[in-house]
Amino acid sequence: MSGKVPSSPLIILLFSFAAAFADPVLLSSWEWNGPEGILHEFQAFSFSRQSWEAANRQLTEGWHLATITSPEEQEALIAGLEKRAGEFWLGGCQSGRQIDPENDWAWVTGESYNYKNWAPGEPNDAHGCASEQYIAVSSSWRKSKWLWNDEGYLPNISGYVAERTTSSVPEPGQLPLLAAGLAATVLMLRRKKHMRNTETPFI
Ligand SMILES: [Ca+2]
Ligand SMILES: [Ca+2]
Repeated sequence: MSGKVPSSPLIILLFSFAAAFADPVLLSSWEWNGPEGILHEFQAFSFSRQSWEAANRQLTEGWHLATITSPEEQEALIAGLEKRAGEFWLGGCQSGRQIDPENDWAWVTGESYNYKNWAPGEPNDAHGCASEQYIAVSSSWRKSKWLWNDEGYLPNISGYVAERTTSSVPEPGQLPLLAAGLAATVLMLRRKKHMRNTETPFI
């Protein structure tokens, strides 16, 4: 069977139209237990040829495009994408129209941009000044080793990776309540013990 790509302008137009209105499709979900008791949930979606902004608009409450801030989190990302190929948006962007492709990268969550895992030669604004303002993770360099690329050319995009974090450590505001509950339990147990000790023995 031929793998020839249709070249008719009408068919190309129909394909583009269908892609523009396609909903994202969930490909896989996975979790990573990060430091400080933080659980990171990830979901990879197919959302072909769609912009970084369009991917952001698909996110539901509590989710953001994935932010990769340590080698361990990068490993968790690779593990989740292991059986896939393509290029997926992450939650990093460059503010303004940066002339230098290296400057002013930031994560959507405000987490620090100290850890980087750019592919060799990236970020590079491959299509001219300020042409690639968003971070994507790509299998192009080696399928099993997902590296980052600054991207802006939508035909390269396969989808996006979303992330949500939840803490198993109590919030500071919950601590007084927990302490009060614990104190009440201890008091009740002591009281029961005292009552047992002072009961009149059955004669
Ligand atoms: Ca993250
Ligand atoms: Ca690039």
